[in-house]
Amino acid sequence: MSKLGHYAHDPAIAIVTGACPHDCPDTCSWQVAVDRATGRAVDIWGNADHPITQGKLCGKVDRYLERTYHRERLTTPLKRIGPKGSGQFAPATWEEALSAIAANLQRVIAAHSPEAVLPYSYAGTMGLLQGEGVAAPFFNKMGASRLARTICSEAGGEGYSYTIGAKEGMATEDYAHARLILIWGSNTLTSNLHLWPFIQQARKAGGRVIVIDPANTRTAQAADEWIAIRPGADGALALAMMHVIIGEGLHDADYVARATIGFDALAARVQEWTPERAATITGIPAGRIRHLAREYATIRPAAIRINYGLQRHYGGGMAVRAIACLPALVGAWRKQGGGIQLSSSGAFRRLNATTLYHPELIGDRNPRTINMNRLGDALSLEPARRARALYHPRPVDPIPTIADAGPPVQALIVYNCNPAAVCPDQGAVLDGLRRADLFTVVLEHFQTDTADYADYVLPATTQLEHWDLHRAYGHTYLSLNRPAIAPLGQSLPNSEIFRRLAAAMGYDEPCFRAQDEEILCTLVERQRHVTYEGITWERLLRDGYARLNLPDPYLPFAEGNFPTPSGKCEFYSEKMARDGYDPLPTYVPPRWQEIETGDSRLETRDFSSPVSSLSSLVCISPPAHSFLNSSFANVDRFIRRERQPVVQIHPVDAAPRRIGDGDRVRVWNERGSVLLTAAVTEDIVPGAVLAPGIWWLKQSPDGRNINQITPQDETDMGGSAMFYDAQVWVEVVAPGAAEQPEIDTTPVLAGA
Ligand SMILES: Nc1nc2c(c(=O)[nH]1)N[C@H]1C(S)=C(S)[C@@H](COP(=O)(O)OP(=O)(O)OC[C@H]3O[C@@H](n4cnc5c(=O)[nH]c(N)nc54)[C@H](O)[C@@H]3O)O[C@H]1N2
Ligand SMILES: Nc1nc2c(c(=O)[nH]1)N[C@H]1C(S)=C(S)[C@@H](COP(=O)(O)OP(=O)(O)OC[C@H]3O[C@@H](n4cnc5c(=O)[nH]c(N)nc54)[C@H](O)[C@@H]3O)O[C@H]1N2
Ligand code: SF4
Ligand SMILES: [Mo]
Repeated sequence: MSKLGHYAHDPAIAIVTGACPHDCPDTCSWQVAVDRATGRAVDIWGNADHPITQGKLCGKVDRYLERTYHRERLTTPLKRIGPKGSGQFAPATWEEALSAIAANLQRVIAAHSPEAVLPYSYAGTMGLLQGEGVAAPFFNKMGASRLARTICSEAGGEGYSYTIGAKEGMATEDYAHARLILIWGSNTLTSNLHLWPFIQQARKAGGRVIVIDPANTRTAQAADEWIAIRPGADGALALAMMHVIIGEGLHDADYVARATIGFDALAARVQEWTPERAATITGIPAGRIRHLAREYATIRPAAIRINYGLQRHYGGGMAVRAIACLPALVGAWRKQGGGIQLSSSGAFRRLNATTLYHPELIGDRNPRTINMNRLGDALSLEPARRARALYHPRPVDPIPTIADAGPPVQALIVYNCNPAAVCPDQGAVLDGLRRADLFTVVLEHFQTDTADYADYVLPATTQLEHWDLHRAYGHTYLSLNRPAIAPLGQSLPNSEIFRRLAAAMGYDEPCFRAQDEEILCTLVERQRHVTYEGITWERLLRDGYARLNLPDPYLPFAEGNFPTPSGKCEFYSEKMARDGYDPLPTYVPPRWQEIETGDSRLETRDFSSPVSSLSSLVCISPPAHSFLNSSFANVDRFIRRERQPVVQIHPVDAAPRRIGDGDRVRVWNERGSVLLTAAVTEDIVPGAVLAPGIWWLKQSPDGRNINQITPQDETDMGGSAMFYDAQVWVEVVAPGAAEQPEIDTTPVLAGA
């Protein structure tokens, strides 16, 4: 019997429908059983009616109650009583905490300017309300520095949008109709689980699934074929595929003529991209590239799934752009089951959120915008480093100078994010967080690594305890989250915390008085765009979700009509030329390769020949299966499952370094170092190592994680992070060796 069936007739149980808040494409609809007598949630499951959730949550969120009722949930405001980073705190009342925070913010604003205050947030919750819902008007009213939220998806988003026009693509459900599916740089079974049933449907009907990834992930293992590619080489593969497709006349000339722009220039460009040339870059045999191109061009319908793992290297934007050209070239968009999906978030883009964010409260001020990936630089007292942190994503944007740096950040307000663990160049981030003159507030569920550096920690509610509204980036359903239980202890929703902070600051706009339900109801009811037609507050209250008003089936570009400036799929992009980019798809090599060879034009390095123990490797650090970014990395069950922080290394790279399976190794570069346990395996391509993330520093053997070695450098487009473009050295840590870590290396793994 289904969970719903089991509880539906039990008068002691109330069933509340909500939505998973986590940063995951699937945005599942969930149902929670609540004991009416105690008000305690007793069970949670995936909503069987939801066409994407289909009754199942992933292994992590299936245990959401363990996270919500975790023994270490924060339930009172806390005030720091020990040195920053020590984690020594004492309880404070809300009144005390709020008035101290307001006094400190007023002090900073008076001594410097509102720009000395930096909000720092990402997608701990993806909810519109508990995300920036009340935070945005609060910081707009203040005139605080703005944050460019670039840590995840900007490079690919830009590259895709230059080509297709918006982050729109084929419907998730339509993967079921594909006969060939390329999962290209995405780990579906870990990070996008609810796509898999549609892929399985396609396979049952004879479809083939190929995974293009440097790692033999669980998705690659479950697929029909793993094509092992070197990190950062995808652009070269796409160009070579286009070389074969055009060279052999396999393109869809009719679709190309009607729905694309720049074909002749593209054809000329890809001429030099022979499979042989791409083979030296990608590590994929030329014959396999040629065959892949033919399969892709001739099997109909052909679908591509890319996601953000693909674009976390220097050329990430251009790589996604090159791949995004493929479906139009072969006319894949014409048929149900053909096309590409990077994200579905563009389908929601006509949401009018002005009633939520109140941009008008900034007035005529124009505060600086800081790139969140450069938090280390942003927190520096050196103006030159602060200037580097200013957001200037395109080549045509003037390079900020010391004169633009603005005041040092004197107050940092962190919510929905754990920068001490998730940000690149961790050493620089921690140096900043350690500054005695920096006033830091952290809104959190748990005493995270970041919270350890706070002056005040404010306890926030989880998704079981508050209202929210969710878009999705892996489907096109809008979801409402209703609170199932009362806030634990004294915790409050982010929205209420910012309302109270606004009151303490003396901000008296009506938006700071509106309550959560009312804010969301207004937001839903005010939508005028046709994609929101028919979605009412009542309907969301009743069902918990509603599909955007898109045609069914949804074949967005079957007839062309791309939301680009030309209305076509842009093989040639005038806008890119204006923004300072090559207007045609090209190959932008990753930085590690440039450093490695000393010359970005040098494309060959034979990774399969024995390498000296001195040579560097490229490190990628995609998510561990049981963690969600840094969330769940403090839940015992999941720590036990992941066991310990590891690094996968290929035998050809392990041998010359005398690294054996299970050895404790040090992964290091000029930025920092981290101790990990080696897993010697052929599941990662030679020349690369893979360290699954994101471990908490305090759950790690040496109090550090893999972001010790990741760079603050930015991708070619969008100013995104280059998490998977880090040059590292790996060596065995011999007992008693000179290079001992500074911190105690005793593992502190709970239950491991
Ligand atoms: N090395 C490496 N680093 C990476 C990545 C990688 O692949 N490798 N991935 C990057 C990517 S893609 C991303 S998106 C970022 C993600 O980085 P984050 O956005 O920081 O990730 P999360 O761990 O999802 O969420 C952070 C915190 O938000 C808190 N939180 C959740 N809900 C709420 C709420 O309602 N209120 C409050 N106040 N807090 C809440 C959680 O408790 C959690 O501690 O990490 C990036 N970092
Ligand atoms: N369980 C779980 N699910 C998650 C998350 C999580 O932390 N845990 N994080 C969520 C978030 S914030 C995001 S952004 C998404 C990300 O979801 P995905 O896009 O699937 O991202 P990743 O897992 O970062 O990377 C996917 C794959 O890309 C491969 N890869 C790395 N570099 C390259 C490359 O240069 N080329 C190619 N072809 N492949 C490459 C990696 O080996 C990995 O297998 O997942 C979300 N879902
Ligand atoms: S993390 Fe993703 S797969 Fe898991 S319940 Fe949430 S939305 Fe669904
Ligand atoms: Mo992400």
